[in-house]
Amino acid sequence: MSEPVIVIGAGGHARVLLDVLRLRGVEVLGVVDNDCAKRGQTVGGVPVTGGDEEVQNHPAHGVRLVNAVGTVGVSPQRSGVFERFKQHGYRFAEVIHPSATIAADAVLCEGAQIMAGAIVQTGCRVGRNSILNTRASIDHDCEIGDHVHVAPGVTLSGNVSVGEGSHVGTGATVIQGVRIGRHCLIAAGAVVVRDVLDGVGVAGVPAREVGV
Ligand code: JB2
Repeated sequence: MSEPVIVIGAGGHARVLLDVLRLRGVEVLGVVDNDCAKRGQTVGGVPVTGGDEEVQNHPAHGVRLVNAVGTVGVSPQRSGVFERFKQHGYRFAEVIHPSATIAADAVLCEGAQIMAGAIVQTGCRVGRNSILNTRASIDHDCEIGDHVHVAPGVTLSGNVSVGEGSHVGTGATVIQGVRIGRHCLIAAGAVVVRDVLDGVGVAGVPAREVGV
Protein backbone atom coordinates (compact mmCIF):
# COMPACT_ATOMS: atom_id res chain seq x y z
CA MET A 1 0.00 0.00 0.00
CA SER A 2 1.84 3.18 -1.12
CA GLU A 3 -0.82 5.90 -1.15
CA PRO A 4 -1.50 8.04 1.94
CA VAL A 5 -4.70 7.31 3.83
CA ILE A 6 -7.50 9.13 5.60
CA VAL A 7 -9.07 7.31 8.55
CA ILE A 8 -12.87 7.48 8.91
CA GLY A 9 -13.85 7.41 12.58
CA ALA A 10 -11.92 8.38 15.73
CA GLY A 11 -12.80 5.74 18.31
CA GLY A 12 -11.26 2.60 19.69
CA HIS A 13 -11.10 0.79 16.37
CA ALA A 14 -9.36 3.82 14.87
CA ARG A 15 -6.60 3.54 17.45
CA VAL A 16 -6.14 -0.14 16.63
CA LEU A 17 -5.93 0.62 12.92
CA LEU A 18 -3.61 3.61 13.39
CA ASP A 19 -1.19 1.34 15.24
CA VAL A 20 -1.12 -1.03 12.26
CA LEU A 21 -0.70 1.83 9.80
CA ARG A 22 2.22 3.15 11.84
CA LEU A 23 3.83 -0.30 11.92
CA ARG A 24 3.39 -0.49 8.15
CA GLY A 25 4.88 3.00 7.61
CA VAL A 26 1.71 4.28 5.92
CA GLU A 27 1.27 8.07 5.75
CA VAL A 28 -1.94 9.12 7.52
CA LEU A 29 -3.22 12.47 6.26
CA GLY A 30 -5.76 12.75 9.06
CA VAL A 31 -8.76 11.30 10.85
CA VAL A 32 -12.32 12.49 10.25
CA ASP A 33 -15.22 11.97 12.65
CA ASN A 34 -18.84 13.11 12.43
CA ASP A 35 -18.88 13.81 16.17
CA CYS A 36 -18.09 17.53 16.38
CA ALA A 37 -16.84 17.04 19.94
CA LYS A 38 -13.89 15.06 18.56
CA ARG A 39 -12.68 17.71 16.15
CA GLY A 40 -9.40 19.30 17.14
CA GLN A 41 -8.58 16.32 19.33
CA THR A 42 -5.98 13.73 18.39
CA VAL A 43 -6.49 9.96 18.20
CA GLY A 44 -3.46 7.70 18.22
CA GLY A 45 -1.39 10.87 17.88
CA VAL A 46 -3.18 11.95 14.67
CA PRO A 47 -5.37 15.08 14.53
CA VAL A 48 -9.12 14.79 13.95
CA THR A 49 -9.39 17.34 11.14
CA GLY A 50 -13.18 17.43 10.69
CA GLY A 51 -16.13 15.37 9.46
CA ASP A 52 -16.69 13.32 6.34
CA GLU A 53 -16.95 16.43 4.21
CA GLU A 54 -13.21 16.91 4.76
CA VAL A 55 -12.46 13.84 2.64
CA GLN A 56 -13.63 15.57 -0.53
CA ASN A 57 -10.69 17.99 -0.19
CA HIS A 58 -8.57 15.03 -1.37
CA PRO A 59 -9.09 13.71 -4.90
CA ALA A 60 -10.11 10.05 -4.91
CA HIS A 61 -7.17 9.00 -7.12
CA GLY A 62 -4.53 10.21 -4.68
CA VAL A 63 -5.71 8.76 -1.39
CA ARG A 64 -7.08 5.55 0.12
CA LEU A 65 -9.62 5.46 2.94
CA VAL A 66 -9.55 3.31 6.07
CA ASN A 67 -12.92 2.54 7.66
CA ALA A 68 -12.45 2.86 11.41
CA VAL A 69 -16.16 2.75 12.22
CA GLY A 70 -16.34 -0.62 13.89
CA THR A 71 -19.43 -2.70 14.47
CA VAL A 72 -20.84 -4.38 17.49
CA GLY A 73 -23.73 -6.55 16.49
CA VAL A 74 -25.52 -6.27 13.17
CA SER A 75 -25.32 -2.56 12.38
CA PRO A 76 -25.47 -0.75 9.00
CA GLN A 77 -23.25 2.08 10.23
CA ARG A 78 -19.94 0.62 9.07
CA SER A 79 -21.21 -0.65 5.74
CA GLY A 80 -22.90 2.72 5.18
CA VAL A 81 -19.56 4.50 5.46
CA PHE A 82 -17.99 2.12 2.95
CA GLU A 83 -20.78 2.26 0.37
CA ARG A 84 -21.18 6.05 0.65
CA PHE A 85 -17.55 6.76 -0.13
CA LYS A 86 -17.43 4.09 -2.84
CA GLN A 87 -20.28 5.92 -4.56
CA HIS A 88 -18.04 9.00 -4.61
CA GLY A 89 -15.25 7.07 -6.31
CA TYR A 90 -13.00 6.50 -3.29
CA ARG A 91 -11.10 3.28 -2.69
CA PHE A 92 -10.45 1.64 0.64
CA ALA A 93 -7.12 0.26 1.78
CA GLU A 94 -6.65 -3.24 3.14
CA VAL A 95 -5.08 -3.02 6.60
CA ILE A 96 -3.03 -6.07 7.66
CA HIS A 97 -1.13 -6.30 10.93
CA PRO A 98 2.46 -7.56 10.42
CA SER A 99 1.84 -10.38 12.91
CA ALA A 100 -1.14 -11.78 11.00
CA THR A 101 -0.58 -15.12 9.26
CA ILE A 102 -2.14 -15.19 5.81
CA ALA A 103 -1.94 -18.08 3.34
CA ALA A 104 -0.44 -17.20 -0.04
CA ASP A 105 -3.64 -18.05 -1.91
CA ALA A 106 -6.04 -16.27 0.47
CA VAL A 107 -8.12 -13.52 -1.15
CA LEU A 108 -8.55 -10.24 0.77
CA CYS A 109 -11.09 -7.95 -0.86
CA GLU A 110 -11.12 -4.15 -0.80
CA GLY A 111 -10.96 -2.67 2.67
CA ALA A 112 -10.47 -5.98 4.50
CA GLN A 113 -8.87 -5.48 7.92
CA ILE A 114 -6.76 -8.30 9.42
CA MET A 115 -5.69 -7.55 12.98
CA ALA A 116 -2.83 -8.72 15.20
CA GLY A 117 -2.35 -12.49 15.49
CA ALA A 118 -5.16 -13.34 13.10
CA ILE A 119 -4.80 -16.48 10.98
CA VAL A 120 -6.20 -16.86 7.46
CA GLN A 121 -5.69 -20.36 6.10
CA THR A 122 -5.43 -21.58 2.52
CA GLY A 123 -8.41 -21.16 0.23
CA CYS A 124 -10.05 -18.44 2.36
CA ARG A 125 -11.73 -15.31 1.03
CA VAL A 126 -12.39 -12.23 3.19
CA GLY A 127 -15.01 -9.90 1.71
CA ARG A 128 -15.06 -6.14 1.20
CA ASN A 129 -14.92 -3.98 4.34
CA SER A 130 -14.78 -7.01 6.63
CA ILE A 131 -12.84 -7.20 9.89
CA LEU A 132 -10.90 -10.24 11.06
CA ASN A 133 -10.16 -8.97 14.55
CA THR A 134 -7.37 -9.74 17.02
CA ARG A 135 -6.37 -13.42 17.18
CA ALA A 136 -9.32 -14.55 15.07
CA SER A 137 -8.60 -17.77 13.19
CA ILE A 138 -10.33 -18.92 10.03
CA ASP A 139 -9.38 -22.33 8.70
CA HIS A 140 -9.08 -23.68 5.16
CA ASP A 141 -11.64 -22.61 2.53
CA CYS A 142 -13.67 -20.28 4.75
CA GLU A 143 -15.79 -17.75 2.85
CA ILE A 144 -16.33 -14.43 4.69
CA GLY A 145 -18.83 -12.10 3.02
CA ASP A 146 -18.77 -8.29 2.75
CA HIS A 147 -19.21 -6.12 5.85
CA VAL A 148 -18.66 -9.00 8.27
CA HIS A 149 -17.06 -8.63 11.68
CA VAL A 150 -15.25 -11.71 12.99
CA ALA A 151 -14.53 -10.50 16.53
CA PRO A 152 -11.42 -11.16 18.61
CA GLY A 153 -10.58 -14.77 19.41
CA VAL A 154 -13.14 -16.33 17.07
CA THR A 155 -12.36 -19.76 15.64
CA LEU A 156 -13.90 -20.85 12.35
CA SER A 157 -13.16 -24.43 11.35
CA GLY A 158 -12.67 -25.40 7.69
CA ASN A 159 -15.28 -24.67 5.01
CA VAL A 160 -17.32 -22.27 7.16
CA SER A 161 -19.18 -19.48 5.38
CA VAL A 162 -20.38 -16.22 6.96
CA GLY A 163 -22.86 -14.13 5.01
CA GLU A 164 -22.84 -10.40 4.37
CA GLY A 165 -23.28 -8.13 7.36
CA SER A 166 -23.06 -10.84 10.00
CA HIS A 167 -21.29 -10.41 13.34
CA VAL A 168 -19.48 -13.35 14.94
CA GLY A 169 -18.96 -12.38 18.56
CA THR A 170 -15.83 -12.56 20.67
CA GLY A 171 -14.50 -16.05 21.27
CA ALA A 172 -17.25 -17.84 19.33
CA THR A 173 -16.44 -21.20 17.74
CA VAL A 174 -17.98 -22.55 14.54
CA ILE A 175 -17.44 -26.17 13.56
CA GLN A 176 -16.49 -27.31 10.05
CA GLY A 177 -18.86 -26.82 7.16
CA VAL A 178 -21.41 -24.63 8.97
CA ARG A 179 -23.11 -21.95 6.87
CA ILE A 180 -23.98 -18.71 8.68
CA GLY A 181 -26.39 -16.54 6.69
CA ARG A 182 -26.55 -12.79 6.09
CA HIS A 183 -27.07 -10.31 8.93
CA CYS A 184 -26.77 -12.97 11.62
CA LEU A 185 -25.62 -12.33 15.17
CA ILE A 186 -23.48 -15.02 16.77
CA ALA A 187 -23.18 -14.23 20.48
CA ALA A 188 -19.83 -14.10 22.23
CA GLY A 189 -18.68 -17.55 23.31
CA ALA A 190 -21.27 -19.41 21.26
CA VAL A 191 -20.40 -22.81 19.86
CA VAL A 192 -22.16 -23.09 16.51
CA VAL A 193 -22.72 -26.69 15.35
CA ARG A 194 -25.48 -26.22 12.75
CA ASP A 195 -26.34 -23.73 9.98
CA VAL A 196 -27.78 -20.31 10.92
CA LEU A 197 -30.41 -18.79 8.62
CA ASP A 198 -30.37 -15.15 7.44
CA GLY A 199 -31.20 -12.64 10.15
CA VAL A 200 -31.08 -15.13 13.00
CA GLY A 201 -29.25 -14.63 16.31
CA VAL A 202 -27.81 -17.57 18.22
CA ALA A 203 -26.13 -17.94 21.61
CA GLY A 204 -24.92 -20.63 23.97
CA VAL A 205 -23.19 -24.00 23.89
CA PRO A 206 -24.38 -25.53 21.66
CA ALA A 207 -25.72 -22.34 20.07
CA ARG A 208 -29.50 -22.00 19.93
CA GLU A 209 -31.68 -19.30 18.36
CA VAL A 210 -32.30 -16.15 20.42
CA GLY A 211 -34.00 -12.87 19.54
CA VAL A 212 -31.76 -10.45 17.64
O1 JB2 B 1 -20.32 8.03 9.24
C1 JB2 B 1 -19.40 8.30 10.02
C2 JB2 B 1 -19.39 7.83 11.36
N1 JB2 B 1 -20.24 7.05 12.09
C3 JB2 B 1 -19.70 6.93 13.33
N2 JB2 B 1 -18.34 9.05 9.61
C4 JB2 B 1 -17.31 9.38 10.45
N3 JB2 B 1 -16.30 10.12 9.98
N4 JB2 B 1 -17.27 8.94 11.74
C5 JB2 B 1 -18.30 8.18 12.17
N5 JB2 B 1 -18.53 7.61 13.36
C6 JB2 B 1 -17.61 7.75 14.49
O2 JB2 B 1 -16.92 6.55 14.65
C7 JB2 B 1 -18.30 8.00 15.82
O3 JB2 B 1 -18.58 9.37 16.02
C8 JB2 B 1 -17.24 7.49 16.81
O4 JB2 B 1 -16.35 8.51 17.19
C9 JB2 B 1 -16.47 6.44 15.99
C10 JB2 B 1 -16.76 5.03 16.50
O5 JB2 B 1 -16.04 4.92 17.68
P1 JB2 B 1 -16.53 4.00 18.92
O6 JB2 B 1 -15.56 4.24 20.01
O7 JB2 B 1 -17.98 4.23 19.12
O8 JB2 B 1 -16.39 2.49 18.43
P2 JB2 B 1 -15.43 1.90 17.34
O9 JB2 B 1 -16.22 1.85 16.11
O10 JB2 B 1 -14.13 2.61 17.30
O11 JB2 B 1 -15.13 0.44 17.85
C11 JB2 B 1 -16.18 -0.47 18.01
O12 JB2 B 1 -15.98 -1.54 17.10
C12 JB2 B 1 -14.74 -2.22 17.27
C13 JB2 B 1 -14.63 -3.27 16.21
C14 JB2 B 1 -16.11 -0.92 19.46
O13 JB2 B 1 -17.19 -1.75 19.75
C15 JB2 B 1 -14.82 -1.67 19.70
O14 JB2 B 1 -14.78 -2.20 21.00
C16 JB2 B 1 -14.65 -2.79 18.69
N6 JB2 B 1 -13.39 -3.48 18.91
